[in-house]
Amino acid sequence: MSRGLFISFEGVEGCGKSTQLRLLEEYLRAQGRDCVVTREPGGVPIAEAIRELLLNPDHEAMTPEAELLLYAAARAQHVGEKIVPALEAGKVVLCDRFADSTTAYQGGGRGFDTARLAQLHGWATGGRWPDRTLLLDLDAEAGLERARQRGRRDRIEREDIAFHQRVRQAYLDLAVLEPERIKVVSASGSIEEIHQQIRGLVDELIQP
Ligand code: Z5A
Repeated sequence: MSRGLFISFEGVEGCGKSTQLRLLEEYLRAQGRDCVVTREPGGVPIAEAIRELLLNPDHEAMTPEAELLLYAAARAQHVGEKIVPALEAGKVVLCDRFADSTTAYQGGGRGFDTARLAQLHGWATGGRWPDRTLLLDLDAEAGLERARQRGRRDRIEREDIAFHQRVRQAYLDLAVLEPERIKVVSASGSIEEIHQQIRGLVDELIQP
């Protein structure tokens, strides 16, 4: 069993994951904790190259099966090359999205069967799941609006609103199934309010 702490951030686009991850990193570093900040798809060069393939808006021809397997391939590389070594070295790993994104987007969004996804997760994660997952819950329309204001739209963001609503629901369903690991935080408050809630949920883990 690794000694570090693995925390992931999840939610629909524009929910504020990246903003909150950076604030949590600052909080933990101020306590002298050694943090590794990473993201999916990506985090290591091979997985970042796969990210380019996945998010390129020109790749409209990508089949759902190819998409699913590319996310899994990127994760397998990321887990093996970066996440597990960091955890074994006792570090705190803060990850922007992880395997729950596949369950929400490829499962809820695209309709892949949950049992099939569970098998794939076993391969891609090697059984290493986050100790805590912070699910920033936001209305899909509001999240897309925030993302639109930022100006870029990748291949997944171009899906219709019904897709993004299914993604949100799939996340909420996951949180019901795994209440100890996945904590739902409303993402409609101010950045500071959300940060305070997240601090509380992480303090529970590190100062029990
Ligand atoms: N994907 C998948 O399908 N399957 C998988 O297995 C994985 C991923 C791993 C890339 O993810 C895409 O890949 C993603 C899912 C899919 N789909 N899309 N598109 P990504 O994480 O790189 O992209 P993203 O989800 O679109 O993240 P994002 O756009 O970077 O959003 P965010 O990190 O959640 O939000 P943010 O950058 O922190 O904030 C967005 C804006 O809102 C920004 O201007 C902030 O200043 C603002 N903001 C943040 N918090 C607030 C609050 N509280 N109030 C008001 N405004 C706020």
